[in-house]
Amino acid sequence: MIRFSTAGESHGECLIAMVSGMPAGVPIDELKINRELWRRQQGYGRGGRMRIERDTAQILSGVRHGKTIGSPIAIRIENNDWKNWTEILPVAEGDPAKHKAVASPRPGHADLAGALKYDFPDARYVLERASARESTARVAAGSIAKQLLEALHIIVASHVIRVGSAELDREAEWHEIATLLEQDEVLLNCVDGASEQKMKAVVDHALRTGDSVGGVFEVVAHGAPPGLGTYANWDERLDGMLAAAVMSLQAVKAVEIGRGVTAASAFGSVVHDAIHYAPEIELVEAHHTRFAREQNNAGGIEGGISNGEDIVVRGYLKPISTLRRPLASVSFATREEVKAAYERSDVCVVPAAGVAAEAMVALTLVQLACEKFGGDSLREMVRNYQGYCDQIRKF
Ligand code: EPS
Repeated sequence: MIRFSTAGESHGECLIAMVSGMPAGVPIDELKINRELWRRQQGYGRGGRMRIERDTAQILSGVRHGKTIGSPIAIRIENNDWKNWTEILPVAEGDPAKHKAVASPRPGHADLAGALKYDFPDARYVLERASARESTARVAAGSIAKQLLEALHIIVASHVIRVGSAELDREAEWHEIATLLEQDEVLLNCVDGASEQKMKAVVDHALRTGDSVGGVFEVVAHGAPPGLGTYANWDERLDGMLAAAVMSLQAVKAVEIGRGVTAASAFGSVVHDAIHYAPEIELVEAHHTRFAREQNNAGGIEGGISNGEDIVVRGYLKPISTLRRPLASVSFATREEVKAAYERSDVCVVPAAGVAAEAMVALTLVQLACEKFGGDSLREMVRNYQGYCDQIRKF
């Protein structure tokens, strides 16, 4: 059983990712983890913190001689900013005069609810853990998952389809989305240059006006076989699991599978993806069958089970809640009305959130792939996977 968790404060010593349950024998390349970490740090609209950090993974356990060994994998990512926070956020009590309170809660952030819940006098500790910096550790864990999926020829990528009111106004092809994984300069991770410029203009407006802006990313998992997840139990449905995984990311406020949102206002005859049988079709990829579709409004999932088409998950991000032009709030200390606290912040993080969502999708697919194809080693798992692919081809 795959389990993963993270630890670490935004301005603490480091972040930690723990992944257990991975089969032995999966080739793991630290450079691939670092590439994913780099991708998460990119995007137009990022704040000053990203100039301080150059996220680098250090694997501490569970990988030896370049492969997983079936033991828990621990990964450490240092916070470069820690050197500026050693006296502000020490593990020991330290000097209270040097601590730095988050004196008034930011509307939209976890500050007030967190302070009430944990009985904190201000929101410092809330900010430290609720911060999207935590998604760094998820991306490191997700890269381990992606490296297992590679062995099954499943690739997970993302692109941005909306920033504020600026939208990608055409369908994106899989090969265009996959190409974005290779880019060395990321603006807004959009497949279309003209749409990307419109998105950039929206970020510029938010920058100029001390505001922030959200948007929509789309994650596509290509190459997944039919049969991951099940309708048999509510908590084993792939769509439900993906929705929970992606919704758990900071600032994500809605999740859509395929064309779930527009489907609600259309007729069934146009929404559902007609099925054809093509005996003459060449089966290019291992998981292909001769059942074919011309469209994929279902986003690759029917009845909570993957159906062999691309799995498509969209995440809707609210605007970042730290505003340079803050909203009204209340002082924790005096209860007087003041402006919400402002600490250096990002203005737009939709591309970064897409990369973090790739990690969550990859971890979910790995969990279900390990359940379905089992095995303590990659060799055993791939053998089971190939046997299953042969079976569905002959169906
Ligand atoms: C965040 C505030 C900013 C962001 C941070 C999320 O950090 P800082 O307060 O250090 O400037 O940069 O995101 C990251 C550090 C990251 O790696 O994504 C917040 O309060 O949520």
